Amino acid sequence: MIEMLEKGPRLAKAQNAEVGASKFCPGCGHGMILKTLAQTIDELELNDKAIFGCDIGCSLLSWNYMNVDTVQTHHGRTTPVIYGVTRANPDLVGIAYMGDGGGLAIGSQHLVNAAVRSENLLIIVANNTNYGMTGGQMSPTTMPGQKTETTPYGRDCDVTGRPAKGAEMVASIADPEKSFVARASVSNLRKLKSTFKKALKNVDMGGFSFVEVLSVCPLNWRTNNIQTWDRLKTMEEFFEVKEFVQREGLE
Ligand SMILES: Cc1ncc(C[n+]2csc(CCOP(=O)(O)OP(=O)(O)O)c2C)c(N)n1
Ligand code: SF4
Repeated sequence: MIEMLEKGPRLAKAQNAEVGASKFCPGCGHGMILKTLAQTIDELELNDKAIFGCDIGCSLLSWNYMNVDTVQTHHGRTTPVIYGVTRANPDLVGIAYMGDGGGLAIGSQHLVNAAVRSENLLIIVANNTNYGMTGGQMSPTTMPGQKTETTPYGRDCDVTGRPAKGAEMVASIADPEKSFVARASVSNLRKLKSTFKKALKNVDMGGFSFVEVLSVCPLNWRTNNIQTWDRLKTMEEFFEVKEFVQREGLE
């Protein structure tokens, strides 16, 4: 046991062993998503081809998390920055990582343009139903009735509109012959890994991939462990977890 503690946790090669403990709050979903992504990069042996972009929001705390070339940009611009890189270097496998605010609010036009043009990258949106980094305000995906800093009585859809369903929106505009579009959840990391595998293989084949991951933000939700996982279950009832678009030949 002591030997294990001295050795520290087993990290994927695609994780940066130099940085010590991650900067995410205890129990945050970002760490689970990124660790799974790093394991997938290892398993597909994409370590020398992957380029990782993180956005503003808590996703930016991953700027030194991955042991692959990384760039950080602001407000959903991670998407055009990464497909700019892959347009210039088609052999690279581009990954743009962001929150639901970055992906579906301020960066939504980039998401739409990337999807309709089948840009060659994987976009990952970590959906924790709030603006995490800035203190838990309502985001496009805040659920009906959900209390946030800016909806203290619960989200009223008559006033704010309905929550954005990113995966369904992207699926409706993506080219089925070139795309992979799915929603996964941190409640099942094995399934998340197989989803990331298909998404990254599709990018390596020159296609466009989008994966929305239902995530948790215990800090701003003000939830203990049990409440956090109960809330995630409620999210899974509202946001369907499935593969929406899968190009032929992708396994
Ligand atoms: C134009 C502008 N609006 C708002 C902000 C503040 N801001 C920075 S990060 C952020 C929230 C990001 O939330 P999300 O993308 O959902 O990611 P999370 O932190 O939840 O992972 C906001 C509102 C800003 N910096 N500039
Ligand atoms: S505020 Fe929420 S999303 Fe941000 S690191 Fe903490 S738990 Fe994670």
